[in-house]
Parts: sequence; structure tokens; C-alpha cells
Amino acid sequence: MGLEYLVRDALALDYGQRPETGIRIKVVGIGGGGCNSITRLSKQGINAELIAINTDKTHFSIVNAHKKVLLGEKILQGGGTGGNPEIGEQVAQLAAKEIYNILDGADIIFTLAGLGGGTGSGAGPVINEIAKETGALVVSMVTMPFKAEGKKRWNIAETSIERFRKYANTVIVLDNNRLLELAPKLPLVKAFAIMDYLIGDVIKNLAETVTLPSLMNIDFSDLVAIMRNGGTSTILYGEGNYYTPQDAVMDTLNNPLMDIDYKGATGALIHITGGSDMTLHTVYKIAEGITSGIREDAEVKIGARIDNAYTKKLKITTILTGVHTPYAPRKEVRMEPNMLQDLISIVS
Ligand SMILES: Nc1nc2c(ncn2[C@@H]2O[C@H](COP(=O)(O)OP(=O)(O)OP(=O)(O)O)[C@@H](O)[C@H]2O)c(=O)[nH]1
Ligand SMILES: [Mg+2]
Repeated sequence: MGLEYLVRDALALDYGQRPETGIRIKVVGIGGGGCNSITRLSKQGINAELIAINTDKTHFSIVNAHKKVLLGEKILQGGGTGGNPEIGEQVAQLAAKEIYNILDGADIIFTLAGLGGGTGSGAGPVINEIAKETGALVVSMVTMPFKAEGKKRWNIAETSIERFRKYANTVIVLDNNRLLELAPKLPLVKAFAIMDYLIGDVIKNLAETVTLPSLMNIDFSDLVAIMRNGGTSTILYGEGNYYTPQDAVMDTLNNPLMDIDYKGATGALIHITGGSDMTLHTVYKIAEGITSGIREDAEVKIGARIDNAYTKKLKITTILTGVHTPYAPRKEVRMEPNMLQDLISIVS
């Protein structure tokens, strides 16, 4: 007989009424870039409190957030740090108590900043320290500046990453330059919007797989297990067609948003979005394909969500934790031919 009745009865149950889990998420954008990410995130619709922190008062007029905190108003008169991270650091320290009160009470705090200027790079690490004091899991998502923005900004960014790492559980580094390599025809002005959309999408996917019923949920404890000691991390992004998932897997493995050798990653959080025809079998095969490219003992968690905008399509975002220091000598990210064959046979 098989499982005919079991399958029929189980699928007839309406899981739509499952209560939300009550995980509280706060997302904090720091500096001009970070606050722009928050504004874009507010348009994506996410169940989290959005907080914008900046030294630049004028910029706030175009920022959409639940709370806005202007740092160093007495010293800077709302005029920004002029690209000086030391000033960013000092004005954040002066507002430590206010920031603590705003951040307190979350289970997860995401901090977002575009590195290379004074506010995000200088105030960001102080805000991470405060976030950590509240007892929340702290995950930072930061972007490296475009090479065209100059060496000075790049150096500020590199120094700042180390400081971000000190108190964050995981620092996800995304390199704007990789984005341009992956989509060379992208006009520079659109690149920020795409990066911000990706940042927002990753947070939204995580928030929804943790807080809302999904095809495959990630528990908060799973998230903590991967992110607690995530160190430096990055995101692989891929998309494709439901009928050839191996192509989507290849696309994902070839699209790291930081210049890394991902094979040594210690953890992976794989999130798959597909249409209502997506089966658990496909989800597992995709996850197998992706993890075959990393260490065997890596901790892996899988989340999957149905979104009817993805009928017959697939979108894969993978957070890889514990990858090697970002800007060590460049290693080629390319699959060996035999690995490619293995992958195709695993996922097809
Ligand atoms: N993701 C994203 N990054 C941006 C955006 N605008 C600028 N950036 C990046 O963020 C870096 C830092 O710039 P800002 O965020 O403007 O600088 P800031 O932190 O406000 O610092 P100061 O203005 O110097 O006090 C830039 O070098 C860009 O690479 C944006 O809209 N989105
Ligand atoms: Mg600014």
C-alpha cells in the first residue's frame, strides 16, 4: 500500500496557522551606505525593527527606518565625519547608552555598513560591541568599496573589518568589485541597489525561515550553531531553472561575493527559494551539490521557502562561514573538471 493515507492526511492539514516563533530581529544601518540599505530593506518588507544610525543629518530625510539616531550632533552639527573613522568611533562611544537602549531586547542584531568612509567604518565596530553587550547574536554584513573609489577607502575598509570582527559573531563580507566582475555591464549607480537588494534578501530569507512556516525551517538554535563562531563569511548566490538544478548549483559555487577559496569553509547555511512544485528531494540534492564543494565536517543547515514568483525557477543563497581572511593572495575560484562531473551526477 505504501504511504498513500499518511501522505493524504498529512498534506490535508493546514500548517498555515502555525504561530510565529517570536524571534526578535533588529537591523541597524550605519553611515550613508548602511542607512541606504535600511531604506531599501524597508521596501522589501521584513518582520524586523529597522534602525538607521548616521552622523549626516541631511541624509536622514531620504532614509526610511523605524528609528533614526544622529551621532555627534554637538560636535559635527549633523555634517558627517568627513571620511574620518576615528571621529565615527568617538561619536558612537558618546552615544553608547542611547544605542544600548535601542538595541536591547533583540535575539539577533544585524549591523550593515558600506566600509571606506568615516561613520560606517568607525562607528560600526563600537555598535557591534554594544550589540554584543545586549546578549544578542550579532551578524554584520559589510561591503568593500569599489576599487575606483581609491586606495584610501580600501585601506580604511580593511582595518575596519578586523574591528567589526572583534565583537560580531559573524562578519559577512561582500565585495562590490566582485559584483562588477559577475555583472560587468552593470552601471555603477545600479550596483549599490543590487548589493542592497541582496543584503535585504538574505536577511529576509533568514528571518522568514526562522520566524515563519517554510517548506524547510531553520530553527533559531540552528542559526546560532552556524553563526556563533562564524568568523569571516561570505555569500554565494546562484539562480537557475527547476529542471536543471545542477546548473543552479554550479552558478552558486561560481558566484562568491568575496574573493575566496570556499573549500575550507566551516559552515554553510543554504537557503533555497522555488515555486510550489519544488520538492524536498530537489532541495536535498541541491544542498548535497553545494556541500560537496566544502569541507566534509562543515556544519550545514538548509532552509527552503516557496515563493510563487519562482515557479519553475530556483534561487540559492548560501552563507559560508569560517572562510579564510578575505584579502590574502587571490585564489582562483574554479571547479575542477572531475568535481563538475561529480556535481552533475549528484544533483541530476
Ligand atoms: N551598499 C551600499 N553601499 C554604499 C552605498 N553608498 C555608498 N556605499 C559604499 O559605502 C562606502 C562608505 O560610504 P558612506 O556610507 O557614504 O560613508 P559613511 O560611513 O557615511 O562615512 P562618512 O560619510 O565619511 O562619515 C562607500 O565607499 C561605498 O562603497 C549604498 O547606497 N549602498
Ligand atoms: Mg556619510
